[in-house]
Amino acid sequence: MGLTVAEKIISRHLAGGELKRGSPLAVRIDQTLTQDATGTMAYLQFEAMGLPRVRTELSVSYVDHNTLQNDFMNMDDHRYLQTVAARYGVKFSRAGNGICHQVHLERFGKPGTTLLGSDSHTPTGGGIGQIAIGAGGLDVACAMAGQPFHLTMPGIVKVHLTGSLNAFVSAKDIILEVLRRLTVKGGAGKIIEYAGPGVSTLSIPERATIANMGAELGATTSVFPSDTVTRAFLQAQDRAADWQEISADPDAVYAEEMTIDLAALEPLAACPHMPDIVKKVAEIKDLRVDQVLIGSCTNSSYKDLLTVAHLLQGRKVHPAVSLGVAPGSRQVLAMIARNGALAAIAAAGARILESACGFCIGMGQAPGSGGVSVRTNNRNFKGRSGTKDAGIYLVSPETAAATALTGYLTDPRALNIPPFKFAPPEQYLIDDSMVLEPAPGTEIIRGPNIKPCPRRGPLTADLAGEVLLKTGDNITTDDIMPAGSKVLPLRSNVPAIANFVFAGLDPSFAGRALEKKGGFIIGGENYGQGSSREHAALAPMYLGIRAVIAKSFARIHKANLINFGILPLTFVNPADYAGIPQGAELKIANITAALKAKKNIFADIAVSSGGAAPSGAAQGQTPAARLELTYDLSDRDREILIVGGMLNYVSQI
Ligand code: MIC
Ligand code: SF4
Repeated sequence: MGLTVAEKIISRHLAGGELKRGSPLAVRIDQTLTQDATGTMAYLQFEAMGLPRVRTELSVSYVDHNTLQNDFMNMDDHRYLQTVAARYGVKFSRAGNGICHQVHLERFGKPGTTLLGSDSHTPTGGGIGQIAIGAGGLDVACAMAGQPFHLTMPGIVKVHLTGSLNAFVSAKDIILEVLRRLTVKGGAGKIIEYAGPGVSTLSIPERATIANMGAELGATTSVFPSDTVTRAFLQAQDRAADWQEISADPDAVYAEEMTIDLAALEPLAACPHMPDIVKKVAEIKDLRVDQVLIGSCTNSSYKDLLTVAHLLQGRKVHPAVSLGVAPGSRQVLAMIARNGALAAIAAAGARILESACGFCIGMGQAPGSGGVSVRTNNRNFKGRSGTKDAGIYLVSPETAAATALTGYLTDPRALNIPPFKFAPPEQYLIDDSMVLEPAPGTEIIRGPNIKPCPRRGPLTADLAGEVLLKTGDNITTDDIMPAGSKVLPLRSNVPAIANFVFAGLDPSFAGRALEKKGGFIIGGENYGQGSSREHAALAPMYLGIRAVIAKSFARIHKANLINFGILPLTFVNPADYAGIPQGAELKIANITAALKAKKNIFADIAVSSGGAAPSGAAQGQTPAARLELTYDLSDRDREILIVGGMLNYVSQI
């Protein structure tokens, strides 16, 4: 039986388990990447492992998220990251060099290898035929220590691309179409593999856009074959030797298949507040726009910005719109600066922003009250922009530029501008001087905001506590652990950042959790979707959360919960969800014994009269007296949970 691209790469890296959908799998990791917002914890954890240097082929530490320096905190983190990288054999990409995924694709990613990154958009590397997976910082620390990455073998979904894109329709519209069809939870437990004649019509930046935003499907990763287009890209990056051809065997077997005719696609937009609320731009009429932002790891490539420059050339941004443009890397910035595209963008009235995540993670550029912001990034969760009542629309660079000109959400085909045809450059501008090489023996510098990573003790036989919060479906890690310019500087200080857990949904949550000495959270479907930030598990762990009981979990967040000793439990009977009000008391006896014996877990529920609390609680329903709970955990996951998390687990092996 033939193999898919993903199966070929995984089988060459197999360190345990088998390539059978649903089986536990251990995969050898060739490369790692970290970024500053997740990196400080990852390196503190790596340091705690006591190794003299990293054991990967390549590890790179990027600074791209926390680049706003309101006080000493972010800069102290950067200095810690720079010195710890130098000491342990990690390359360090300085602030200003660009967004981790864009730079990694340009300079380091290799077809046929594995990459584990402490950021959910690590799958961008799938654009050049790499198996690139997002994970929590602790998993990346373990990979840097030479350990394989553990996961459940996903099902491989084939997305068969036919035809070619029409003018003004681009890669973003392809991934928005996939999101429209599959939804934000449709990729769970799956790898999305692109195939078919349409693939060869797509340049590497376009493939990278699609693989990047596959994260919003909840997919484990996305991958393209590595073909002659990949070879030309690597050659133009002076990396011809990194190329190898990888394609699926003709008789490869997929778990599911879908076909997209590229020629039938139109400009699309993801509407507030989820990336899967996708509509045709032409159908969204008369939407006045206050802000347009072009950038992020999804759409800030050389190709994207040349397209934007082409549309803006000789025209002016509408006076009601604030347009910001953030090139994805210093390579992109330098190239558009040299060929005049940057001048065209600036002359049109754009604000030129730093080569960094910036607006995408709420580091500046928050829209005004009730504002409408049209952006080229990948997430439009409520409040992530920094303004709770703003509405964010996710679109292609073409649609964003057209919108900036008219002041209304605009289908770029309506402007009668001749289309831009991207010819990939034969030579990209190479200057790696902002990537610092390791220097063993470097002294590590730690600022006062950098606190050790807290640990949890072993699981106790019995658990008891209150349901501190009951949520609905699709709760994001931005809901659990908000980001933005106020909170992100606390990523190295768990006791401080813990005060912001669920701050947007329920500002009293952290105080209540501390006062009650922890408790439980009840969630709906797809709990923890979105980012890889382990702080969404680490900070609740610090607040004493013992278990999250949900209808289903997003992959990375579930792994992070396990890593920090929080039980991810699901309902045997999902209808029981309705019967547990917030404020109920739960008691779970003999939990360790049940986990060891792989048996279901029973929770006794007590609701004090009048004690059932507000939001989301099923008013007037009689709660089940006994709740049967289950879990989808490998043997290793259960061992990790029993000892109280991954840090305890690795120190005992
Ligand atoms: C994001 O896009 O949400 C982030 C910020 O890049 C996160 C990582 C983080 O929270 O630091 C991600 O996607 O994993
Ligand atoms: Fe940065 Fe945004 Fe990409 Fe996350 S999604 S890595 S915040 S640009």
